[in-house]
Amino acid sequence: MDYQRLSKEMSYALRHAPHEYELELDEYGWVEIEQLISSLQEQPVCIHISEQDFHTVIERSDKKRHEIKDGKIRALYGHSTPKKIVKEEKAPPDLLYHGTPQRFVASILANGLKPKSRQYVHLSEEKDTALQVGKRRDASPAILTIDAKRAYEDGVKFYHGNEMVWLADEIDQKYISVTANG
Ligand code: HQG
Repeated sequence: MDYQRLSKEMSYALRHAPHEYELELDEYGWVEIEQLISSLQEQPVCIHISEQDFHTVIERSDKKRHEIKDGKIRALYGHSTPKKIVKEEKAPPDLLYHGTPQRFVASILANGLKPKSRQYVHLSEEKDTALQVGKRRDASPAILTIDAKRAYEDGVKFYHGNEMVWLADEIDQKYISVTANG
């Protein structure tokens, strides 16, 4: 079994295109595991999958992208479906980080961080994670530091993605500074 490939299929179905798989996410992003299995089984890579394969994907992954509970499975972050998934509000750490290509920095400092094609802005608890996120699109990305404490005190909402990923609706530029990338 190609678990990396299966992980990508799971993320595509659960974050971006549930309708393509005839899946309906509930308001928190959950679907029945059985439903996901039967829709994914139409893909060649997934013909023989079982629930155990989802557990294996989660255990082997470098990032906690998916969660299984009570016979259901969901993506923890990254959604781009039209109906916004409800996330748990939580007090953030004092500082959060966001890695982005250098070419986006001027626009972000002028307009703030926007969710773009996703439902939420994605922020990292650790600078090194932000660096890895930025490196997806720029070999030497910018690292932005978010004054999450001040934003939170001002009423900006933050939400829990997983242990490393925080979410926000958007972040005004006044809370953002450029950090030397490490
Ligand atoms: C940028 C991956 C110009 C933003 C990662 C980012 C993450 C702006 C891009 C997760 C902007 C959106 C999400 C503005 C934001 N002007 N550019 N005003 N506001 N941007 O992929 O955070 O491996 O939607 O800086 O690790 O890069 O898939 O967000 O560069 O955790 O599990 O617009 O996806 O996780 O890009 O990545 P994305 P992201 P997985």
